[in-house]
Amino acid sequence: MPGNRFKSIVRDIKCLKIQGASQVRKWAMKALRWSVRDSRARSLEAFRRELKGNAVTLLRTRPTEPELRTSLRIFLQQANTGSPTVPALKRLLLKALDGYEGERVQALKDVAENGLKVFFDNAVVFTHCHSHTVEAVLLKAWKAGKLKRVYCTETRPLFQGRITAANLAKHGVPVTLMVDGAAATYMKEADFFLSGADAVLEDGSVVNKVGTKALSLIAAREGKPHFVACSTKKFDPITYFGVEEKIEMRNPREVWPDKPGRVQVLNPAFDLTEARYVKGILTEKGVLKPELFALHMIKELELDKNKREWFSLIRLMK
Ligand code: RUB
Repeated sequence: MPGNRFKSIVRDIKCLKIQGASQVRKWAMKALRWSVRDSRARSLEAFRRELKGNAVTLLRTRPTEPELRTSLRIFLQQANTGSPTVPALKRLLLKALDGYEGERVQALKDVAENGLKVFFDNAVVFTHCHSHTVEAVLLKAWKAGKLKRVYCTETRPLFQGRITAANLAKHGVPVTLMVDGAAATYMKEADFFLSGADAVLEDGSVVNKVGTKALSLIAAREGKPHFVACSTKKFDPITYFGVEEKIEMRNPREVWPDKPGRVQVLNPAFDLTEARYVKGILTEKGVLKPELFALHMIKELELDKNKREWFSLIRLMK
């Protein structure tokens, strides 16, 4: 049975108290840490069964999160490694979870460092929603004296853009927030558009908070490049096998809590920006063209259309 700490993290992810793909992954891993520590399972079989059930619960919290799926897959592989006893397996998993988190912290620093390459002095940047990766890049640029101002949309329906604005302001960054509909007018004030990513697909297209696509099109119209900041863990391997990236549909009440009965409300959490609109992806491995990002990951993960092990995860999600 999952403990209270596990359940409260699951709740916080579902209601977006914990938001942004990398934080979702981080907290999901913390939840697994609790479930490893709190488990009272006596046999290896029962312990592994319990962990798999908890991983599935976490998988289902946000359907459009390959970073989460990838880390859960790695965790489940580790849980299946030969171990003589439950305490020995617990020790192995706790150590692996700590190691993974350390690696992720370093990756974020490296994305920010590499991100500096697209900044010139006094850059004005337009951004959307709240991405911890984008925030890290912007703060790095600010500290390096390369950032003049950030324009930021409020990001309907849950206003995560306010998190970006408040966090940047706290660090002294000049920041201007506007309603999403004002972006078409103000994009021309920026040097480039910088978004985060929830998923990068096998053709290099990018899934991010709903509204990103519109902003990318506006940026293209204004002749401003669209850069994406994310770690390579955002690559979604299942799309290499022809599986479509599922776009999370959220509760219509987030858009209109007391809507009249007959009004239909759509509330997609994300949208897809085609690779051709993305000038470059700022990653821990450097600034990559979207198609190269995907090719690089296909090679790194040794994806092979005849090897179907990735499908076990897809089955788990259903
Ligand atoms: C947040 C969002 C972010 C990406 C990347 O959506 O779209 O740009 O998740 O974030 P939500 P990060 O608020 O629905 O989670 O860089 O933190 O991984």
